[in-house]
Amino acid sequence: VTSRPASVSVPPVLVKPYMNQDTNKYPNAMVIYAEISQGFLPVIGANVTAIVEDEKGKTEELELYDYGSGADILKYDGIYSRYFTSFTENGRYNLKVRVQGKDKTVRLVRRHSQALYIPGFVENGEIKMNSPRPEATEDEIQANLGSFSRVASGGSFVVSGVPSNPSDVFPPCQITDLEVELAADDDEFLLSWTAPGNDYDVGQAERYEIKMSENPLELRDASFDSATSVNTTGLTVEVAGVKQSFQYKSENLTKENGSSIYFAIRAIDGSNNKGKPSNAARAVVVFSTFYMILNGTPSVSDYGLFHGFQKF
Ligand SMILES: [Ca+2]
Ligand SMILES: [Ca+2]
Repeated sequence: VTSRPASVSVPPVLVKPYMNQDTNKYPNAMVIYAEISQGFLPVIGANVTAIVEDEKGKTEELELYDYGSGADILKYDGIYSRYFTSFTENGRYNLKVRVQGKDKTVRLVRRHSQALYIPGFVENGEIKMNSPRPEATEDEIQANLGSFSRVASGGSFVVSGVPSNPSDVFPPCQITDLEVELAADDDEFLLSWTAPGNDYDVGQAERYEIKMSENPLELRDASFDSATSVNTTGLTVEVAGVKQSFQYKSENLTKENGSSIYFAIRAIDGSNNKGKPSNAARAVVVFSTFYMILNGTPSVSDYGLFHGFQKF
């Protein structure tokens, strides 16, 4: 372990590897995480590699990412994640995580304060103002950590049910960040998302299926096949983690003022393993001369509403 703190008062970079479960039955995937922090603040931009060793000493290396796609739930929270499916043997696998920081690439970001700022209060009928909300400067929220490298042990997990000649049973992961924008001339939709992989968020899928409907429930797993297909001619598949987009021109779109059109996408790998349909992304069509972007905040309960585009 080598480390070069800026001064003796700077707390060390901590690496905490962990997994989603201790025992796994094939063909379920494992998820590997590593939380990288310094003084309770997340470290972003580090190179993080999981090293998984089976009982025979064979090792598999896997980069972990903090991009908020695939197995990684939140972007830039200092928790780096990836699916792991490279099971070679039954038995125990040991996990280690190697973290490397380089000058200018590793930053420390202050966590968003949960404290509520109160601008003023009333005392004896008079309004008293608090001092203005302190604004964090760029220098305060980012700190260069310099070069460092460390390895942390992350315990072990046990896998059973691995066949002697494993075939590809792992689908591309679900796309969770599909967004749609209505282009300026009304009948073109710009879809964008982060590419999944061949096996969850690792590798490269083979093709996509995109469906559209006025009813988002129709785009769920059970009825996805029977929903209206979007012609994906010309759409190629990027490597896992790459942000990609596709422009779709609707030929016979029945547009009524305020009508919603939903899209969903899924990826399929070269062995015909189908990923789960993505979130449903919504475009709202409202006729007028201008258009306005309505940013919706994604939430679990609000199925699929990510962006609406309104004309008024
Ligand atoms: Ca993360
Ligand atoms: Ca696969």
